[in-house]
Amino acid sequence: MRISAYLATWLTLGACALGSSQSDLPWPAIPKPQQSKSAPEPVNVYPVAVKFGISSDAADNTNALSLTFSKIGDTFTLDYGIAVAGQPLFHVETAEGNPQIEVKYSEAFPGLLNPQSDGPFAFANALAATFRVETYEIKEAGDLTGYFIQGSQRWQSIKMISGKKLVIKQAGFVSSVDQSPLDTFPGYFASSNSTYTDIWALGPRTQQMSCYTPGSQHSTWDITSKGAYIRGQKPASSTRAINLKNYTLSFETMIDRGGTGWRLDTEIDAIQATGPIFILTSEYPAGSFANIDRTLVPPNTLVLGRGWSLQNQTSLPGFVLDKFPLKMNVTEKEWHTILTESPGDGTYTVYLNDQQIAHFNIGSYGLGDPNPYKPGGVYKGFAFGPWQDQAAWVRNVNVTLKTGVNVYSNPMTSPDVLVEYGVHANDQYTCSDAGKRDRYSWLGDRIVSSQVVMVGTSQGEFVWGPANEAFSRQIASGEVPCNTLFSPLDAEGSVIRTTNVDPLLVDYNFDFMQIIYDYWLRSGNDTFLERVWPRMVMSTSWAMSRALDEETQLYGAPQGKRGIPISGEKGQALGPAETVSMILALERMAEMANHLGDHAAADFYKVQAKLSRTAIDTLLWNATAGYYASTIGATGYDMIDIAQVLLANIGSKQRQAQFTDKLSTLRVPAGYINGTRYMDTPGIVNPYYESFLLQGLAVTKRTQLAQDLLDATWGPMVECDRNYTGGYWEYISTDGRYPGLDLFTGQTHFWGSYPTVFLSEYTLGVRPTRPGYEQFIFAPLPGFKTEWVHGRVPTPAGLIYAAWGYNRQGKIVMEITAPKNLHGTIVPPFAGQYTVGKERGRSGNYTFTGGEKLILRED
Ligand SMILES: *[C@@H]1O[C@H](CO)[C@@H](O)[C@H](O)[C@H]1NC(C)=O
Ligand SMILES: *[C@@H]1O[C@H](CO)[C@@H](O)[C@H](O)[C@H]1NC(C)=O
Ligand SMILES: *[C@@H]1O[C@H](CO)[C@@H](O)[C@H](O)[C@H]1NC(C)=O
Ligand SMILES: *[C@@H]1O[C@H](CO)[C@@H](O)[C@H](O)[C@H]1NC(C)=O
Ligand SMILES: *[C@@H]1O[C@H](CO)[C@@H](O)[C@H](O)[C@H]1NC(C)=O
Ligand SMILES: *[C@@H]1O[C@H](CO)[C@@H](O)[C@H](O)[C@H]1NC(C)=O
Ligand SMILES: *[C@@H]1O[C@H](CO)[C@@H](O)[C@H](O)[C@H]1NC(C)=O
Ligand SMILES: *[C@@H]1O[C@H](CO)[C@@H](O)[C@H](O)[C@H]1NC(C)=O
Ligand SMILES: *[C@@H]1O[C@H](CO)[C@@H](O)[C@H](O)[C@H]1NC(C)=O
Ligand SMILES: CC(=O)N[C@H]1CO[C@H](CO)[C@@H](O)[C@@H]1O
Repeated sequence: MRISAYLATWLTLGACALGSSQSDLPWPAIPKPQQSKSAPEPVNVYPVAVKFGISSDAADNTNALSLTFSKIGDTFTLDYGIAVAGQPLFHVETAEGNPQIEVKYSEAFPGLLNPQSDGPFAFANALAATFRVETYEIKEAGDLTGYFIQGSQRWQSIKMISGKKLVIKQAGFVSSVDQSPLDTFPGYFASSNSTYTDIWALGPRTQQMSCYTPGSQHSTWDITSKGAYIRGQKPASSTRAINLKNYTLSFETMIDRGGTGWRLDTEIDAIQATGPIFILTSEYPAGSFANIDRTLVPPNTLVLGRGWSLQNQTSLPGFVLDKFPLKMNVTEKEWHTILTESPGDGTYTVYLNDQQIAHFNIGSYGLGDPNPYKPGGVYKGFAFGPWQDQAAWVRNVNVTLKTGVNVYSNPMTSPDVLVEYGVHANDQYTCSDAGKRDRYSWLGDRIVSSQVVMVGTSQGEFVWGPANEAFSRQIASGEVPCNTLFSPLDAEGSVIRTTNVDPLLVDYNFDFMQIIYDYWLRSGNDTFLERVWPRMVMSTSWAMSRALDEETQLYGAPQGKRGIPISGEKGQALGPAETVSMILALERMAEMANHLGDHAAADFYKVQAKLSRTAIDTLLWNATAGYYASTIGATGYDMIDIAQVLLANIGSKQRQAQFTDKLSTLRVPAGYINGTRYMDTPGIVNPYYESFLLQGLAVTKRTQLAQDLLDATWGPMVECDRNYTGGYWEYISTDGRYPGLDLFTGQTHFWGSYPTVFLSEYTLGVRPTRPGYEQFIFAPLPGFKTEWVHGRVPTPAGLIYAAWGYNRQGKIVMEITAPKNLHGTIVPPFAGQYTVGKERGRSGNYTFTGGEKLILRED
């Protein structure tokens, strides 16, 4: 495989950029960060290999990156070497006979073999392409740029589907993410074992792929004087006319290409999508895209669907319920009026230009009914969005009750439509779960990755920014939404959309308090803490009122206010994992309250945390079997419970040891599988849970288990094969051979990224003990197997440079240089005596103040 300059820099920064060797020390000199070349204009990214046909075979790639299509069906595979993101870009040299191309994007190579590639991603309208297959018509030579951002892909295919001849000199992307090379970041880590160097580097790259600066994720709708111009995408909802019964939605639409689409009575930003999907197709005039799926969306037809889209995608079911062929031709480039009546009993009647074209009861199909066990989604409304490769204008939208009262009227020509429908460019720093999908800002999923941000790029704006974004949607109850759109929202949109995710993932509000604590500990940013403190108190109070089961003092989520269980059985008290999330949030709230001088509040948080600690230890411990049960009276245990018990130091050391022994029963080649309570697809390893476990093993100094887990779960992600993306994966198969959740798997996914922190804070061993590293320790995990590690750890006062390794005599040597005024404690990872400078025969901890380099040698 050829390696591009960018990729080469990216890959070699760790182990290969070794700098000068130092004769008396086991490790090469620790490099300084490189000056970052500021690149204000968008950066273009190009493939590292191009191959005729669909092939992941990197061999035989001697020709240039130019693509010559001489007949219909000619196809090229483009390999970018690592996952990239942005608007597709084609430098067209020759275009004869109006060529059309079908372009596919996929993180995993097998996506290219699929008609719908690795999509569609219809979970959220997420300021990116919903569909992973796009069609372009190329009228002339010159540069052509796609409209939508494609959120993450390593692989691309381009197939000519009509036309005579096409030469694309180069295809690529106008990057929508930061492309700064790794060596420009303050954080750094390398090891004699390049596997660890490479694993660490997954962190900053995953951040680049999933964290976005304001304005970088552009709007997916265009507002024009003719109305909203909407290309094929997940329909976006208004929150202005909700939960109506017995009403008519009317609007005018002009199809630019292929068709137009809308939904009614569908859950807004929820984890269900049960209202009807309507796609009205055009007559497909001459010149229409040659690859239209005329079975799925025949011409002159109203296609009725339900669920997330008209296609299935792993855990997002889609249904085609019916197709209503029209007796008339649906013309393009002409205005049509569409009325949809919804009396509220499940029947719908659709009129096109005053003629009835469909009448049905959605329940009669028996597919895609609302799931009463899925929480949230009480607010329903209407939405607009055509199908793949279609585009249409929408204007003069009205909602009128049967009584004649008009409750919504919008010409759709004002720019504030974008905020109303949640499709405005992001105006805050935001972080997605992953580059390609679930492009929502998920609150608790950042509990691990926020630490990675601080340890790697030290770009605190990607922690306080998304935190501000989350707080800007906090509602009067105190709830901070467990997930939210990247688009700015007005107050009305915030109230509806935030309420609509209640009571889903209440524990994410607790995790959010930990995220802020973890940020504060590493940044010492008191200004931020003081500003958000009142909101943190509100959020904690809301989560406590929702989650604490007073009878047991466990996280119990007695039941949602609407009688919906949050998870598990109705009213059932849950087990250690969520309770620990609550305990840690309360204890960290207590620490921050004390720092801010609110000692009374601190006491309340502490006492509550203590009650819940005791509850886990007394109510859940099964003494005969030696484990903490998943719930009261339950038999069986969960990996995540083991992780959380270790992480929060619950119970005695002896109980922890017995519980940890259970891990062996959950072992698979790629790590540990979940226990019985979680909704994970069986037979999948979840790096998010493994992250908690890795941290739990680290804080309790279980080095061997920690290192084994690191190797098992994350080692496969740095194998340089066709599944490599340069980013962390969302899931991994139990055998560690491939991304675990089929083509759906996010492969630049930030939630399970703990190894970057683990390697800096426990392998290298530098971590703060007081906010802003004012006090910190240099405490490598004893017994970690490597010859040497070295790295840089960013602090508000500057960089800490640290290294340790074995000399020729097999003795440990440690080096540290810290900024002035920082107080460090070296905790040697060995028991015997050591020498620092002229001080010989010392043992135990060694405290020092920063300012000069210290070398500690085991005697
Ligand atoms: C590097 O670490 C990996 C994972 O533990 C291990 O498989 C490999 O043998 C190590 N390489 C060396 C040279 O120690
Ligand atoms: C999606 O899967 C469900 C369940 O397997 C099935 O009922 C439905 O027909 C599928 N939808 C499509 C569009 O194939
Ligand atoms: C629809 O268009 C076709 C030509 O594309 C024409 O033959 C037919 O008469 C039209 N039908 C109606 C109902 O206008
Ligand atoms: C809808 O409203 C009309 C007029 O007020 C009424 O006659 C009809 O029963 C209502 N339909 C339903 C399903 O409530
Ligand atoms: C609907 O609303 C638009 C703009 O808000 C208005 O101009 C138009 O007259 C209304 N049309 C109908 C048919 O109700
Ligand atoms: C502290 O956080 C605020 C955001 O609330 C940010 O503007 C500021 O730059 C941060 N300060 C430091 C020193 O990071
Ligand atoms: C303890 O665990 C064992 C084995 O899983 C189970 O049979 C027993 O019922 C449990 N005891 C209690 C009190 O739950
Ligand atoms: C990559 O992932 C695929 C599944 O998507 C799997 O079949 C294959 O074994 C993995 N490894 C390689 C080297 O392709
Ligand atoms: C050394 O420091 C560590 C971390 O702060 C602490 O846990 C340990 O008790 C200290 N050891 C001694 C002997 O003071
Ligand atoms: C080891 C174990 O308990 N695995 C479970 C993981 O979760 C799935 C789905 O709930 C169960 O089927 C497995 O048994």
